[in-house]
Amino acid sequence: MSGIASRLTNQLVGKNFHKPSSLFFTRLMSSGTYENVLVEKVGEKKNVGLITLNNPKSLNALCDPLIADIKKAAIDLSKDKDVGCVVITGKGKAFAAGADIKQMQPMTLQNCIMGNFLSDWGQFGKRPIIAAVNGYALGGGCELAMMCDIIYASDKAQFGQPEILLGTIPGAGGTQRLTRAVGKSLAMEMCLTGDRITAQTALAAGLVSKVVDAEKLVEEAIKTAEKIANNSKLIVTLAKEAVDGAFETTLTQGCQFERKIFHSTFGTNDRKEGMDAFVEKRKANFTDS
Ligand code: DAK
Repeated sequence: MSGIASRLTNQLVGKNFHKPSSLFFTRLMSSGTYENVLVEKVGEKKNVGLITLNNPKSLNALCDPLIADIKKAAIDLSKDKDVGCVVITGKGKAFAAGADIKQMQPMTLQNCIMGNFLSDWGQFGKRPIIAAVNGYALGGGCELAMMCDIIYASDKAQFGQPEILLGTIPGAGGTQRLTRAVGKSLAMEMCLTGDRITAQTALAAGLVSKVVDAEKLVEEAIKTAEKIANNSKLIVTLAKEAVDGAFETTLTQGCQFERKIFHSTFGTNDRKEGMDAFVEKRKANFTDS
């Protein structure tokens, strides 16, 4: 990184914050917009959104204001025409240590049902999201990571669904997404014991796609996000929908859905541009969004 870029980076994010060595990044929105997350546009073309959960003292426990900020940031970024992919990570030693237990402690059954407690999770806009899990991803933190499209883990990350130790069960997809990701036996063991698994176990079980040295984690996630963001935004959205469809349908229906989406790509400028560029031996310039 150049001297100027490095100085600017220090001013923008503080010297304790991760500094991807070759990537220039700028603060996206005024700091007044979000109280609990840092939001930046990063990467060479600044086409990657980076959301950093920023309540390290409480291990990024997911209190209502933090959840609201994550949601708002993801939706704001997905409306930004330049941004083609989002990375979400945590500051400090946790990605997120779960829903805020102190907030939940006094709640009653009536509160939960009548207030539809925590019902608005998971609406994060259309852009693909990479969870860069830097440390603890527990309970709602593990569920938040699993709501994302790709999970990278630092070698220090730990994943768990410890709700059973609090006398409750996962409530934001932990029993469902974890089971689909790692299979019944490991998911059952984690949900019934509350035991945590390491990044390496998560990799072996298929929960994460890569384990990276802690100090390189965000940089690696941004590199992958840049690759995604440099592809056609429209076609990326369709590809994401097709993969997501695999969790909702039978194989036959899923393959039909995929074929229809494949056919529909032939109505786009970017399909034409991609194939023209291949034949003309040049780099594609995708414009559909
Ligand atoms: N909530 C509130 N505060 C938390 C927290 C949490 N989940 N996790 C940590 N903290 C706070 C600690 O209380 C402590 O605060 P102070 O005492 O300093 O004020 C500070 O963060 C540092 O934590 P520790 O001192 O405990 O740090 P250690 O390194 O010793 O231990 C730990 C780290 C992660 C092992 C430990 O903090 C821990 O076990 N934390 C709780 C993990 C947990 O049980 N998580 C699951 C929570 S239940 C739903 C959606 C989501 C959910 C439910 C429904 N719907 C959509 C319906 C989710 C539920 C959950 O996540």
